[in-house]
Order: sequence, then structure tokens, then C-alpha cells
Amino acid sequence: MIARTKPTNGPRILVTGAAGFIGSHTTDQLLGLGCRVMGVDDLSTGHLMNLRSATANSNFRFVRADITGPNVIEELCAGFRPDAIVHLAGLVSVVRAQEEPNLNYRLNLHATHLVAEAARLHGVRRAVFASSAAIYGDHPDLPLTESALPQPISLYGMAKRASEEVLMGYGASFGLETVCLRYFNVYGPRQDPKSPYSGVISIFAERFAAGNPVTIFGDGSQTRDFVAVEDIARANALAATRPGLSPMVCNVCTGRPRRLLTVLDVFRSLHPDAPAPQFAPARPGEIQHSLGNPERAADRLGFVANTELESGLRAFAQSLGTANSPQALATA
Ligand code: UD2
Repeated sequence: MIARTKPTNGPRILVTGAAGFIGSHTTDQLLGLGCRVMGVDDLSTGHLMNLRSATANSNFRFVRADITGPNVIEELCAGFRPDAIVHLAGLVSVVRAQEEPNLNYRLNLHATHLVAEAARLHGVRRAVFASSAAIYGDHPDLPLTESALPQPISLYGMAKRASEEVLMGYGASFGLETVCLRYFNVYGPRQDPKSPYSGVISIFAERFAAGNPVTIFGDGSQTRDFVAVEDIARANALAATRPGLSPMVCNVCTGRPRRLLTVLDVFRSLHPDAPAPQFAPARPGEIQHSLGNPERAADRLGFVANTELESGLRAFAQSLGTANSPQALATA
């Protein structure tokens, strides 16, 4: 039997998308800090399994609901009276957002407006929002700083950008403490590897674990700013609980460019018997390099992404249960 934790008097945080990849890790972090958390999720892409440890905590409550439904978010705010809302629910597939613009609008923009308006009506002090490096588009000036002019090249990026504006508008008009976090390439346990457009690390992790070959699009020299989900969750928790934050947008990144071939090498060292990778032409329209500047997050949020890619990948692979021992990596 799992021991239940004692109720706390910590801040009350409403997490939308709590059963998802980032939402469930964020919920775990907030509970670890002694917050009282209400998680809401319609379970369309999230899984209750992700909240297994949270549901054993007496400071956690879960509501299954679509936050874009009539009065849903308002009623949750009226009942729970959160100090902050961490708004992570959304349509995460960039490709699906492109194929279903109305769905993208409803889940990635209209939902943000509903969150902001519910916060205003019910005196919620702060809103933390899951924005994305996608708002920068294919910006040439790397590393990307928050002052770069956003140039989204997808409907997903457009909706994230517009959501930031909605929340900043509520900040300027009604004093909502808005923190928009622009996540770079997030990876880690519980990320969905099922679609070809899932994050590359989740695809690699699953294929290596199953003993299947991975495909590298291009020559593998492309670089990304890969951030472990535990770091993302910590940034979310800081953004929700740190006193005295003024409205801001902020990158959540490492500031360290890592090549796809490096990711491949780490997985191969963990799975020495895996089949050789296959190479295929680069995907059309993809960017070669993406890199964020982490200074504002350090200065204003007190956040530094401190998970090294190698140890993050190792922990991820081991969470799937099939990777070799840590020594394999040490000798790689
Ligand atoms: C994702 C998003 C993008 C933006 C960005 C945030 C998609 C389609 N794109 O793009 O909109 O949010 O993250 O920084 O969601 N790759 C392989 N083999 C595979 C899968 C991917 O070689 O099996 C390559 C892929 O061609 C790319 C790199 O790995 O060069 C990273 O791919 P990704 O889809 O994980 O992320 P990214 O940054 O291209």
C-alpha cells in the first residue's frame, strides 16, 4: 500500500494538461515542493498512468474535462481558487495543427483566452504558459534571444505567439502575472514516440529499446537545443511559485547546441547490439540549427537547465528498461 502524504498549506496550482508529457512531470515537481495541485486533462492524448505517483499524494486532485468546454475552466477556478494556473494543455503536434487549423485555434489559442479570462474573473494571480521555440520560425540569428522578432512559420507557432500576446495583454490590462516559457526541444520519459513527427529522441529511444533501426534525416550534423523534461518541469514550477515575477516571455533551453549524431552515439553506446542506423534525405523545410539563449531564464527566473544530454538520455533509456548499464556510456 502506498503511504499518502500529509496535506500542506502550499500554494494552490491548477495545471491544465496535467496527464500529458510535460504536465505530469510538472505536477510531480509542484507536489514535491509542497504545492496543492489540481490537474485537469481530457485524456485525449494524456494518460492517467502518467499521474500514478501524483494520485498517491493527498495534495493532488484530478478532474477529467476539456478546458474549452462551456465554463469548465471558470468553474475549476471558482472551486479550487488557484494562486496560479500552469497552462500546458494544447495540441502538441505541429503537423496536426497544420492539417486542422480550427482545432489548432480552439486548443492552442482560444483555450489560452479562456484561461486568461477565468484568471481575471476569479482573481488568479499568475498564469504560466507553455510557449515554444516554434514562435521564432527559421530565424537566422542564433542563439535566439527573447528580443528576436518572432517569425512563426506554422499555424502551431502562430497560435503560441498569439497566446503569448493574449496573456501579456491580460498582464498589462489587469495585472495578471504572466510567464510565457518558450520551450526548445524537450525530451524524456512519457513523451509519445508514435508519430513520425514525434520528437526525435522519443523516436530513437523507442526504436533502440525495441531493437529496430533508427533513421537519420540528412547527415546528422543538424543541431538542436535539447532540454530534459525534468528541467522543463522545474522551470514551470519556478515560474508558478517564485515571488515577484513581472510579466515576461522567457526561453527554456540549455544554450548548448548538440548534433543529432551525438544523440545517436549515446544511444548506440547504451544499446551496443542495435542495428545500424539508416540515412534518408533531409526532410523538406526543416531547419538545420536551433539554439536558444538561456540568460533571461537564469537572470529573472533563477533557472538553469542542468541535465547534461548524456545523462538525460541515459536516464530516459533506462526508464524504458532495456539500456545497458551506465558503464556502457562511460566507456563510449
Ligand atoms: C520540432 C517541431 C518544430 C518546433 C521545434 C522546437 C515538429 C514537426 N517540429 O522540430 O515545429 O516546435 O521542434 O524547437 O514537431 N529526425 C531524424 N529522424 C527521426 C526524426 C527526426 O533524423 O526519426 C531529425 C529531424 O529531421 C530533425 C531533427 O531530427 O532534423 C530534430 O527533429 P524533431 O522533429 O525532434 O524536432 P525539430 O526541431 O525539427
